[in-house]
Amino acid sequence: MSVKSLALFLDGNSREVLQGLTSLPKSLPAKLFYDAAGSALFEQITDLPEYYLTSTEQSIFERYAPEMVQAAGGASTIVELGAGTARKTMLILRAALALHPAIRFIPVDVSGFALEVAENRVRAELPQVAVHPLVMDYTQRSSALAELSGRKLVLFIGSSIGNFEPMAASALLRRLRSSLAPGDSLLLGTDMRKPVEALLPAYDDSAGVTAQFNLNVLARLNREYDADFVLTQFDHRVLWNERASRIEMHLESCCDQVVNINALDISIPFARGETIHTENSYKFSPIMIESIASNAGFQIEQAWCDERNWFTITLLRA
Ligand code: AVJ
Repeated sequence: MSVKSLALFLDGNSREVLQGLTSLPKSLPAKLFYDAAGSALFEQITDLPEYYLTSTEQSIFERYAPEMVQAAGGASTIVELGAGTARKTMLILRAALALHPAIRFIPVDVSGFALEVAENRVRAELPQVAVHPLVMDYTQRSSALAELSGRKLVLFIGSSIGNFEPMAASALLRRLRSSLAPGDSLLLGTDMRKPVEALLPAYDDSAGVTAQFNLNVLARLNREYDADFVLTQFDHRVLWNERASRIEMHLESCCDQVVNINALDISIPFARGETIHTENSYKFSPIMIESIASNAGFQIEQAWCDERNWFTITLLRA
């Protein structure tokens, strides 16, 4: 059976793993990073001195969260896509509670482990908020959001949108918009273009945590697909792609080797120097944000930045 026809019978991640590793150049979807181990490593990344994204976005929330929820029309239902452990969200939830006594929070993530941390955090710090975690891959079609009642505010922060190519980003936002009602809004966090001297270390930190995060995707395939990747035979590679305006992460094979993925019944040959493309992280200009938003049928309502203009949070209206 050909790879294509075999892929028809596989569900979810298996199909994407098979297609990615049998393509040239090889690739794996970035969402695979976020199993329990990967989510914990990402949490560590957000604390690294080089990883300016989280602290910069946090500083914008610290300053403007009340203004943001006001501009969002006092929504009572807050949905967060790719919520992870929802650390930055507390500021929005607090600001929302000041306008509305009964807030409902729906963190959505592929990692049930991260959502448990999120749920415990909100229960402990803001017991007034009703938390309903949803383990879901938000890139897949779902009617879950459309079924929620009341004025909604969707958070898509942390520059998670940066993992998607511009067309896919618009398509994702367009689908999201179709599950919102007129007057609902979306807060979109985007990491902005900046000197490459600041970008590269954020994805290649001196402590090697990002390298571990990248390699964890192979460890995950070993665990979940009975694969035999030797992690010491792959190197973490980061590059800035100026034309596409994105940071790319790759894993480079340091020798000729064959890797077996037993659960998928396939063997993958690697030449020395061959790479697996594991992530794109787009860096935005204001024009890129406008084009993605308008292609998705959203209106830009307002935007907030830090002093360096390194990160932007944009309020989009459905
Ligand atoms: C969660 C997608 C925003 O692209 O900066 C961090 C993931 N990858 N370090 C990013 C990530 C490497 C992160 N996003």
